[in-house]
Amino acid sequence: MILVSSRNPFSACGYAIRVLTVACLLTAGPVAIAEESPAAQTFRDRTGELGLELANSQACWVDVDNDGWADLCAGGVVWRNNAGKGFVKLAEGLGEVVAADFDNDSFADLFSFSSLRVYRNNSGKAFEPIEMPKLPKCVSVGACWGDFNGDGFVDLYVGGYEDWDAGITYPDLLLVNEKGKSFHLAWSAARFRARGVTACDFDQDGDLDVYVSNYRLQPNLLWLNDGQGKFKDVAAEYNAVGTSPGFAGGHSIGAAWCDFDNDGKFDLGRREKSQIRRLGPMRRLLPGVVRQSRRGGL
Ligand SMILES: [Ca+2]
Ligand SMILES: [Ca+2]
Ligand SMILES: [Ca+2]
Ligand SMILES: [Ca+2]
Repeated sequence: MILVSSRNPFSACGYAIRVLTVACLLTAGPVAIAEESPAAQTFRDRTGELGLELANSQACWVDVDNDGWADLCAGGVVWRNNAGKGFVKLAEGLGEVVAADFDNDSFADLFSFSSLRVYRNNSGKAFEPIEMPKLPKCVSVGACWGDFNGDGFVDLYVGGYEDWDAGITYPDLLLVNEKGKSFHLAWSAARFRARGVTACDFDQDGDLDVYVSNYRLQPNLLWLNDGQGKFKDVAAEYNAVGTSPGFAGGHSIGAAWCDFDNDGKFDLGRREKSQIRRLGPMRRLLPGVVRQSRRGGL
């Protein structure tokens, strides 16, 4: 799960790095960092010791009460960080979420892609669902925030997944923020089965673009934003489809943007789930690869 809520692409990445740093400090306990060898770094599991009860679920870090300590959203529970000494439950039953301040009141709100609901953060004390527009039926396992139309309010791109047994592909959704008061469905399309969604202004033209990692040997999408929140898929043009010879697409389960080589250009790391498939000759999908950007290309 990737949080991108800033119009400044570098601040979005910087925020992620800061959150990751805090996350390591919170969860790792004493970390032996050997100056001579990064391989000597160690981590200790302090989950129970810190009061956390975690299951296998998607999660995100965000400071929901603006006290300077990153809190944890995991398994439908918001865990408030008690100054790095432990965690207490602040809210539960929210589903799997991504966080951003949709009404610009300085408190990060939550979008649950498992329930397709936005929860308004009530001054860091509670979360209240807002009224959502009528949406097509959608099962989602990933979404991201981003101000896609540049009006100063973060919007939502929701990846649509599948019902495998019923053969259903659920639609991707674009929900546009109506000045922090509500959302409207601006676009939807059921083409592929999304597992991960992440936004970044990879071409550095001032608007956030979106990368959708699709499963089931389907091509990934790289949505180029025209600045007004209208997208064009340029994955093939930018060599970002994510596939292997003989297939239309890959088995992608997620991706992340970061400047891996410190050249000032965003790069894209994508994860593929490798497995053997009976599609003609037995083929093994390639493992995850990293493609490096040059002047906005991938
Ligand atoms: Ca906090
Ligand atoms: Ca807010
Ligand atoms: Ca917007
Ligand atoms: Ca852009």
